[in-house]
Amino acid sequence: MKLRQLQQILKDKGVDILLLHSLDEQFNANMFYLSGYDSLGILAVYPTEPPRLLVPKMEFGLTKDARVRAEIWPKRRFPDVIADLTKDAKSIGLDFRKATLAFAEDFKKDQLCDLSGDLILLRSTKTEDEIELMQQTQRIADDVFRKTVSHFKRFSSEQAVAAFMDSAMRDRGVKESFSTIVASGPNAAIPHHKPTNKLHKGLCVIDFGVRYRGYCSDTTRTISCGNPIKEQEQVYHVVKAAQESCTSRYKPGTVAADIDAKARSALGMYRSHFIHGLGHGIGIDVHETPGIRASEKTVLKNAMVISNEPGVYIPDKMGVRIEDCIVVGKTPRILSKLSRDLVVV
Ligand SMILES: [Mn+2]
Repeated sequence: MKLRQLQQILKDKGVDILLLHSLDEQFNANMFYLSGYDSLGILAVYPTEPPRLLVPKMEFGLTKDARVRAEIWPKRRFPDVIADLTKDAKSIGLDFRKATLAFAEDFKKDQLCDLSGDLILLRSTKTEDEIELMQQTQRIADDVFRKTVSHFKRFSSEQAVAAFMDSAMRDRGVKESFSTIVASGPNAAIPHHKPTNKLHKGLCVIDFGVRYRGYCSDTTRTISCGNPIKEQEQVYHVVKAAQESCTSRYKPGTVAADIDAKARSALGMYRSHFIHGLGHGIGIDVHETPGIRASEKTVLKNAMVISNEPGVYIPDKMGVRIEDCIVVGKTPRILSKLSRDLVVV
């Protein structure tokens, strides 16, 4: 997507070839980002020449949507393909977060240049096309949530809610981007709770995402099963106010840590119950850079897409989290159209 910028980085760093590969079932987000291809293969990126996508014969049919012209790799053994590609290269770029030690072993140490940080940074700001895709992804997610709420009366366990959501996603041709979280009553005090065969009265945190055409959504709503008691209502409104007050801070030039601090102070007496960072970048991966947390000095840039998800977790009692993803800009834009008013089912 930002091939020219990446090629400039290769030139600046004197890298002759960047190798990205997917040789097992593991999805390589950077390879997909640069080529639109997400199956077995190797993507070679050069400073001036067009990139090459080499795939085994059996995968060639999957390359029809790739943005890089694909070739069937000429040698039978993978190490021979790599040796061929790199035979004239003095400096070889790798993604150290993905390249295994066994893979790097084939090269001399002083030949290698880690470009993982550059790739992460490239992906942190989105192109218009990416933002449009993420908007479409969110539309599907919003739909799934609305349908789930309208069917809520018939669920008798957290697992049933999650299963319904997952199947609603499949009906729309998408999959979950992470395991759907449904946490009711005291379970909601655990941010990454795994759905159980119970559904408790009280507040219920639903945190879910879909992946559509490679891009993820991530949304959380807290609903009330039965009329909320006073404390539940109070905590809900404190979290909602904190979340909404942060939206306007997702502007270029803002330091990530400052937004996190503002969210904490907006939670007032509940701030000690906010036990995670305020947000994270999102795109092809659910969690991308930058994080919005106390230690993060990153300055936000235009067209980053970042979550805003304060929460209050009172152990053994209750929890509330409200999360939206925001496109950073002069006027920050929330991708979800779901209401943040407390829904009682
Ligand atoms: Mn999130």
